[in-house]
Amino acid sequence: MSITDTTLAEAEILLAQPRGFCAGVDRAIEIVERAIKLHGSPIYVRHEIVHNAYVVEDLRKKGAIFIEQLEEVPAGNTVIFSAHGVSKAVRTEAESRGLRVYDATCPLVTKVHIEVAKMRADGFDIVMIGHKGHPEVEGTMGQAGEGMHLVEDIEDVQALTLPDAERIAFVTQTTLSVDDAAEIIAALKAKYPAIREPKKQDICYATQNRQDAVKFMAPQCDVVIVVGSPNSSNSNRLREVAEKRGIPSYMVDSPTQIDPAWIEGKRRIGVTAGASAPEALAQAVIARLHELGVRNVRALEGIEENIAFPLPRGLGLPA
Ligand code: 0CN
Ligand code: SF4
Repeated sequence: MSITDTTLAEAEILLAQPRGFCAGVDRAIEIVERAIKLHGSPIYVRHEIVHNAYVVEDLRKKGAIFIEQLEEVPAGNTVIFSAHGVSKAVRTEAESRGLRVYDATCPLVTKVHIEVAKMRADGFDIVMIGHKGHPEVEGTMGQAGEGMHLVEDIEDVQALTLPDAERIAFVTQTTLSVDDAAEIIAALKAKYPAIREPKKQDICYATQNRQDAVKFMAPQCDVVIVVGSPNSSNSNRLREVAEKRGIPSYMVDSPTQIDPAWIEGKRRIGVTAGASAPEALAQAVIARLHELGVRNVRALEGIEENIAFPLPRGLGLPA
């Protein structure tokens, strides 16, 4: 046995709590599975139902077809909107084409859509804090025809010009870095003291809890592995949280992506998973770390989540 093997045998895996699926992701996947059972395949899904390659591939095998544009859905078919939500224009297009729609938009994203609609009706211009090009941002920005302004960072806040500083409000993407968002919000408030803020922050409970769990775990680790797909905003933020604390951290879509060099000589290996990453993948990562010689696993203390969202009308009966 080499010196490295001895070290790895003494090393341990720390598991973040909570990690993995949130209530919105659970619900979105359930909607696709139930729609396939009810109507048969294929069922069209606009955009990846959640940003996870494993989930998408699994549903593809079960009969889902993933598309980006509604025009790819043949007439008379069923389409499901992804957990990230859609603009009003997409909703109208689906209606005007007579498609059967199931909406898997997370209720916590819908909550932001409703805020936007109300504040626009009250004549407020709205600043959205979010990542350009992300489907949730496109959906939320698309809740109003005009009066929406996207900012990604403090420089964007500085460059903002708004018609009436007394009638503005802000909303955010649900999966931002809590700390980065706080800095951007502070800059907005400094520039526009009268800006109206959401009653309860738009960053969702799952994003907040998973970031808090990494903040607790990372200082106890020599390296952190986040299970998540590259296009998953919330998963990327988890990796950054660990990295910002000076801990080398990597995001993997599958255990095969783990480079044994990452854990060489490390005593404590933190593992977490984004809100769209299945527990099966986290377990596969643990199994791979075992194969590489790490013997011990310790689940950390953390918040227990007991949130579940109801299914849309028509899909709520027992499958
Ligand atoms: O990874 P996700 O599908 O989405 P983002 O983190 O990229 O927004 O996780 C589910 C979150 C939602 C909505
Ligand atoms: Fe909903 Fe948050 Fe999960 Fe997104 S990460 S689906 S907003 S609970």
